[in-house]
Amino acid sequence: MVKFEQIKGFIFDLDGVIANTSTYHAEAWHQLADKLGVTWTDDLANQLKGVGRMDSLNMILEYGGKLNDYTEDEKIQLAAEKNDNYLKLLETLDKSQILPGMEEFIEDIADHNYLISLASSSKNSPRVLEKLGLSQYFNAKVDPATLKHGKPDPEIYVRGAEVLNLRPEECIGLEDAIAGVKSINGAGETSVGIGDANLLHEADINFANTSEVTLANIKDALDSVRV
Ligand code: B16
Ligand code: MG
Repeated sequence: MVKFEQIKGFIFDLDGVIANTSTYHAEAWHQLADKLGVTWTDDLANQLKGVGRMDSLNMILEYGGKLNDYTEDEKIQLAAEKNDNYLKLLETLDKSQILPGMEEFIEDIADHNYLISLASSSKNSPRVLEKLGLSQYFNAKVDPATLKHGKPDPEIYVRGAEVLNLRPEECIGLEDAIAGVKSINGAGETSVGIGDANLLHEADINFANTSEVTLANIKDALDSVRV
């Protein structure tokens, strides 16, 4: 485990870490699953967290035993339909959807001169960050459209460190999703899992919710692991 003093940057997931938009993604997929006749479950919702748009659609179709029922063109249409559902839900998005303590945490790390990047799978993430009034804190954002592989592949978190000109071991990644924690770990960074610790048991550090995410708590967690 790295020492807290080695850390120079933080790489953020967006949906479910900075904003509660993961519930909007889930609702938008749920609407589509209902239309396709695929039963929506909590298990499916957890598997989809952090996973990109087309991969999510394929997982839903596979879950419902319908993977071979649609052509590629039809799937592109279905994914666009989910995005339309999501964009409608985003219309009312504002600062009140920032998860508890996250604006304060981001301000605090910026004040302490840590570098900050975004590693969201969402093509809508620049728009969401703007609406939340948080875009100016980010030194760099990974464009998910430029990636070959989605989470859980490490690529997005590898890039999250590269865009800050930092080495992986100098970075902490923050995630609410199983796929995201795997991606951080695969990139050789320190992973913070936010949410159910049983689900996110592969994370180096676990916090039950975003209000626990502070520099002091991260330092304590890293120091205690070393003892
Ligand atoms: P879009 P994150 C992920 O964002 C969401 O968790 C996931 O539910 C969504 O399917 C994915 O982005 C793609 O989003 O359809 O807007 O491109 O958690 O990586 O910030
Ligand atoms: Mg997420």
